[in-house]
Amino acid sequence: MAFEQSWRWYGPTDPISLTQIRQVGATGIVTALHHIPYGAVWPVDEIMKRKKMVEAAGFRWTVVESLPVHENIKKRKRNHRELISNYQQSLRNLGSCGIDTVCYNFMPILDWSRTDVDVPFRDGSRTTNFQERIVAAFDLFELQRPGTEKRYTPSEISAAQRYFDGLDAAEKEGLLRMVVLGLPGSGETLTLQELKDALKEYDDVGDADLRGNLHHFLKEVTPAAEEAGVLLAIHPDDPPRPLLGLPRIVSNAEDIAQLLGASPSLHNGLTLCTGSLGAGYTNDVAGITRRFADRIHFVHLRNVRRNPEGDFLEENHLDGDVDMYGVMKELLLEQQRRVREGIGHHRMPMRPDHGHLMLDDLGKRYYPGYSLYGRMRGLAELRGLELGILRSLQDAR
Ligand code: DNO
Repeated sequence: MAFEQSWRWYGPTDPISLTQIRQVGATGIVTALHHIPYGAVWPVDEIMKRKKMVEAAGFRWTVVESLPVHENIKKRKRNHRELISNYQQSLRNLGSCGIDTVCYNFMPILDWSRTDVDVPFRDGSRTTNFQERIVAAFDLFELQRPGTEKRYTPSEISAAQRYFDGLDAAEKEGLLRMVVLGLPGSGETLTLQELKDALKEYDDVGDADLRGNLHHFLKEVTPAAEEAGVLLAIHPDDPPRPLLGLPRIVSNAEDIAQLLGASPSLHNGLTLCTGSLGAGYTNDVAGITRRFADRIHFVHLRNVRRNPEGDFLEENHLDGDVDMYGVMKELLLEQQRRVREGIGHHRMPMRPDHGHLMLDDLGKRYYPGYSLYGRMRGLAELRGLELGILRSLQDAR
């Protein structure tokens, strides 16, 4: 048995159609109701409409990515109680429509972040990267909030200073755009003032508070997920460390152990994102996969080249610092265990996460990382690796 091969589709506005996706080899669609505002309940009729669309094209709606967690839940402020009950209701609605896996994240303000989403790659394709000194320069010299220097080491400050001094006036002006627009996960573009205001709201939410808020959220929503037959799968932080002074709490094995322990139910699980975790210099992704295998409900596979300073570049799926063979093998062994022990939940949907902008896609506009050919190449390579490992496991028996 192989993983369910899946593909992220942003819905009817995605430049890649479901008809095209049939040719890339995927059978599962990962999508979300992006038109529903954060915090609102996902109504059954809207869920059914999307489900029918996906099924009419010959796919299964295999995972919701994402059912977003509203900032007030992360901060545990204002109407957070009402928002949590909305979240529970959305889970029940999804479950009643037969959707059983939900991905989400708990990163404050900014989702996945890059400092450049159009980096020339050695083969002529374009990729994304993240450079710590650029974020530090923005934080120290543009945001200029009190106490910022304390969060950086002297060598980080001087690297940021050197970078900043090398910029001309226009580039300095572009820094906000580069950092905020380059933060593709933030969805909408924030002005400098809006970003400052949003950050201020987190002044009194430190690492321990954010963990407490996540654990509280899990205690509240896991029972609803169980009741609804839905598996929750938290997405790790990308990059896996604090950003602009905002705490990040799903960055390494210890964080994962804590959050899975906070609500020890199968329904409180993990999205294994090899690229996000792989960007952590000390993270052993194959080891993390082995340790938490029984709670992994969804898999994002991609690779990075990283350094100890915290910089990284998105590589080809099989090249880079993540041991893709090791990760894949652990996952396949886990799938075989689930089948053998009759545990169910053995689809283990996997998707090629991000891809380079390449070939005929060059020059076209896509949400960064979500072009056609780059992901298609990734999926093809990953499927080959999977088949090779599967057959060698069979032959070894
Ligand atoms: C980026 C994605 C993330 C992910 C969310 C899940 O490509 O992996 O934006 O969807 O963090 O909530």
